[in-house]
Amino acid sequence: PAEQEIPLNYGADRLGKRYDADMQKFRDNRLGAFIHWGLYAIPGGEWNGKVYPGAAEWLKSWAKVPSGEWLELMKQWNPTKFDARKWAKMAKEMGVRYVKITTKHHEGFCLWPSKYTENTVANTPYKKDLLGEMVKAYNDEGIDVHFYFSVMDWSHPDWRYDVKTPEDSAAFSRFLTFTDNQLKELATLYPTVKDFWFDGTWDASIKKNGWWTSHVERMLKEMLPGVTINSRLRADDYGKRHFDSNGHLMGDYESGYERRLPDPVKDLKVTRWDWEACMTVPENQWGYHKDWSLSYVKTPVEVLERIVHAVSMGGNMVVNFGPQADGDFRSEEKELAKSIGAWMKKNGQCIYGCDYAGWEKQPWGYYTRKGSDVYMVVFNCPYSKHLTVKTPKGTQVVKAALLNRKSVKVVETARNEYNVDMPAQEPGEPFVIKLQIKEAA
Ligand code: JFZ
Repeated sequence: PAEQEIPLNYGADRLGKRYDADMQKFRDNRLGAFIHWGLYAIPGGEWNGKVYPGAAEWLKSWAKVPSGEWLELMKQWNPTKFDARKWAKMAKEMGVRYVKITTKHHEGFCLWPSKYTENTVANTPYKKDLLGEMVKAYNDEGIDVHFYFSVMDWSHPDWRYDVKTPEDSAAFSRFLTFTDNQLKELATLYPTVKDFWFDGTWDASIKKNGWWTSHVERMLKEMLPGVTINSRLRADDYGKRHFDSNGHLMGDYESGYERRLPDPVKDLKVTRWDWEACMTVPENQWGYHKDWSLSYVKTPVEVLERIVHAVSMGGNMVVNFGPQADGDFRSEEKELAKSIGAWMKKNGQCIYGCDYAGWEKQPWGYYTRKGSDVYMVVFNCPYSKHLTVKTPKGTQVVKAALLNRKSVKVVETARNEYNVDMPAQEPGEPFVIKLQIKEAA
C-alpha cells in the first residue's frame, strides 16, 4: 500500500486469486478442449480454388471475401453427422473436464438461434440449436461448458475497428448494445455456462471503451453468480489490457498464453495468478483446415508435455479441435483425443486439482503438487538412470513410487538432493513418480 496507485474506475474488480467454489472448480479442472466450429469449416482453408495456409477461421480475411458472399455459406451449413452425445463421449474419453465452444467467431455466425441477428444456425438447413445440444450433452457427461465469444464481428454493419467520427460513435454504441443483448441472451438460454472467454477485443474501438469491458464483467457476474471471465475481455480507463494501469490482473484469470507457454524458470511470476493457455495441434489452425500437411502437427506426447508444463506452473491447458463441416472430427483429432485419454486415465492424478509445487525445475520434466503429494512427471530419461530431485529447505523425500505401482529407490546424495531411480522397466511413455515427503513443521 506504500506505492502510489492511479485511481481507476474500470481497473481490476478484485485483487488476488478468487478462492470461491466456482473458481476452485475452474482451476481443479485443469484440462479442457477448445471447439472452433463455424462456417469456415465448410471451405476448410480453400477459396475459389486457392488454398490459404493461414488459420482456416480467418479465411474470410485472407481471401478478402465480402460478408454477404461469406454468409452465403450458411445455405450449406448442415452437419448431418453431428451427434452431440458422441462429441461429449469423445471429450469424456479424452479426460477433459471442460469444453470451450465458439458461440460466435469473428465471422459473426452464431451457433445458437440469436434473435438479434439473422446470421445464426436457425437460418441454415440444419435449423436446430447446435449450442443448446452441445451444452446439454457435455453437461450430461459431467463436463463444464465455457463460451468463447468474439466481440469483433465481421458481419455486423456497426462493428468498428476504431471510433473517430460521430457516426462511428453512434454505430459503435449500437454495436455494444447488440453485444450486451447477445451476451444476456446466452446467459439466459444456457444458465449452466461456467465461463466466458472473450476474444476480438484488441482494437482501438474497445480500448477506448474500457468502461464497457468492466460493465460486461459485472453484468455477467450478476446474471450468473460464480461465472469466470478471462482477462482478454478487459481494458481499463486508459485502454490498458489484461493487466490494468496499476499492474493488477483484470478478469479472473490471465488468457494471453496462446500457442506458447511461460518459461518454467524465468516466468514463475505467473504462479501468482490464475491463468489458462490454449494450443493448436498444427502450428496455427483453430478452425478446420483441409490440409494439415502445411505445417507441423504435434504428436500426442508433445501435447501432453504442454498440458503438464501448464499445470506445473499453476495454469490450465485447453487443446483445440476444429470439427469438420459434416459434424465429424478428422481422424487425427479422434486419435489424439484417445491417446491423451488413455494417458490421463492412468496418470490424471498428477493433473486434476494439481498446482505449482515450488520446487526447482529439473531437466527430466515437471513437478506438480496436490497438498502434500508431489508428482514427478518424467518426459526425458537420463543415461545415469537417476532422476535428480532438489527439495526446498526443510523438505525431505521419504519414499518414491511409480503411480499406482512399485516403489523406486531414493538415495540422498547431498543435503536437500536426491537420486530417484528410473523404473526398472522403461515405461515407453511419459510416466509419473509420486513422492512421499516430510516437511519441517
Ligand atoms: C484469436 C483468434 O483470432 C483465433 O482465430 C483463435 O480463435 C484464437 C483462440 O484467438 O487469435 C489470437 C488472439 C490473441 C492472441 C493471439 C491470437 N494473443 O493474445 O497473442
